[in-house]
Amino acid sequence: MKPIIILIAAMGIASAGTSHAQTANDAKATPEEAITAEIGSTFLRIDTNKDGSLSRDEFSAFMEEAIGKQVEIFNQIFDTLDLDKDGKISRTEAAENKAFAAGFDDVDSDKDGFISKNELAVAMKAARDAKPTEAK
Ligand SMILES: [Ca+2]
Ligand SMILES: [Ca+2]
Repeated sequence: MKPIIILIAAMGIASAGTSHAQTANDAKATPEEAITAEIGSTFLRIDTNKDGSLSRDEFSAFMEEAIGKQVEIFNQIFDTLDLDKDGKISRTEAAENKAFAAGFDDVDSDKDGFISKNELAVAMKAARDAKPTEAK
C-alpha cells in the first residue's frame, strides 16, 4: 500500500463528490443495481429542467459544482491542518493527522519539510487518477 493512497482514503477525498446517492442503496442492492441507481439519481440531479435529456449547459454546471466541492473540501483540510496559517503544513502540523503524517514525505515533493497547497493538490490529483482500489 502506498502511503499517499492511505492518506487520501483517510481524508475521505476518494469518495467525496458525486457518490452521495449510493449510500442508501448499499445495504441490499447488488453492485450493478447500486451503480444504476447512482447513475439514475445523478442524471436526475444534473437534468435541472427535467426534460429527460442533458444539455451541455446542465452537464457543465454539474461538473463545475463537483469540482467546486472538491476544492472546498481540499481547502478545508488544508486550513484545518495549517494551524499557524502560514499557508503551508509543517511536519509538526501534519502530526495532528496520523494518515497525513504517514504520507508527509510523499506529498512534500520538493523535500523542503513543508507541504504547500500546490503539493497537496498534486498529491490529491495523483491519488484520484490512480483510482485507489486498495483503499477503503
Ligand atoms: Ca503552517
Ligand atoms: Ca514542500
